[in-house]
Amino acid sequence: MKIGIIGPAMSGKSTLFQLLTGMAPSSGGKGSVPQAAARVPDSRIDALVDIFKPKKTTFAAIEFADFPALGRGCEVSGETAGRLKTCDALAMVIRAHRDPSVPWPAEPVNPFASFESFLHEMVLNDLCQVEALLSKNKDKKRTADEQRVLEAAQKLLEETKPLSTGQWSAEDLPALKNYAFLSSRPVLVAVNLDEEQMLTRDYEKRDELLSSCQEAGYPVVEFCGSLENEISSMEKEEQTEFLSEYGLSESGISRLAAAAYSLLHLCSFFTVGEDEVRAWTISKDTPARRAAGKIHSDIERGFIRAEVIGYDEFMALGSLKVARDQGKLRLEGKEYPVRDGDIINFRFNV
Ligand SMILES: Nc1nc2c(ncn2[C@@H]2O[C@H](COP(=O)(O)OP(=O)(O)O)[C@@H](O)[C@H]2O)c(=O)[nH]1
Ligand SMILES: [Mg+2]
Repeated sequence: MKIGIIGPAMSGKSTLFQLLTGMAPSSGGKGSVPQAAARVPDSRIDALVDIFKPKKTTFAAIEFADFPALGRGCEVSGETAGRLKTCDALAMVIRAHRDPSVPWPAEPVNPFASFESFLHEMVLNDLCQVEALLSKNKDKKRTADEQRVLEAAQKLLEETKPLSTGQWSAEDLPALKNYAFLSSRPVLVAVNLDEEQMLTRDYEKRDELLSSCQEAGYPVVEFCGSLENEISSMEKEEQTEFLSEYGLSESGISRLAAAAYSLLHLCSFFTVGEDEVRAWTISKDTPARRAAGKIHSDIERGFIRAEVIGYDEFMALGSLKVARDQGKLRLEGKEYPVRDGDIINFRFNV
């Protein structure tokens, strides 16, 4: 699963990318789209590690790509277009912080106006792409599905509606995803606040921004780029204390990763033991046998059954031995829909 970081120039996209992935964003040349994996923080993994003291710990990960600011018009091409096609969702970074040393790209300068104008730009950008594609009338490679999708897309975009508002059929969706459109993808909005705004939980036109995002179906995460930097360099206990001063229980990066997970309808199951405690990412309600395939295709192929206990129930018992002795490890078959937080041991035979 991959999330593209988009947004107006100087909003904090590369800063966020760096915070999420720990990678310096400025490797490539102009127009390059660096990408890297970000760990998905999970306090349940921390608790399991305290119990099993494994040699190795592996958190879930989501891939992020740091896009350059996209201008109005048709210039989504080359590496940008290629990367956009592989993105399952977008994180739109909107600036609220008032640091005078960082220039705003253009007037007007508040987060609400910035959001509205970027949303509009997304739609215009897509419309431009659709028109360019449709004007290539003799494109013999286009399938009937693609032609129908492009025409429907043009109609929506001309009404300045994002493509995500369309009624797309199961045949439409793969064609739609294969174009480098912006407005067809799920979006979460990451608002970059300064420290004072973070304390007061207020900034110019906040209510307008939140209700506009709600209308569009976009979840919102407020974070503070400069604070996250400090937080990431702290020990765990120090972090907790620091965050509580801002009335928070989790860092912005944690909240963002969680929001991205839920935007993509993902969840985690765990494998545990002395060797490794590990989170595995699956779509919600993935059947047990297919979930096993995440670990290894042999386990999927030779699947016999899954021994399962939910995270909360496990924590109440405290050890696998107690769980087993009390008959609390459920035996589930291949169709069992795996739930978020399930601790699983797969039995298999190859
Ligand atoms: N004061 C302050 N500056 C920030 C914050 N986030 C980013 N910046 C600065 O804003 C400028 C643009 O950030 P960048 O991440 O490169 O923006 P991008 O163009 O969207 O990739 C850089 O100089 C950053 O150091 C923040 O939360 N507070
Ligand atoms: Mg950048």
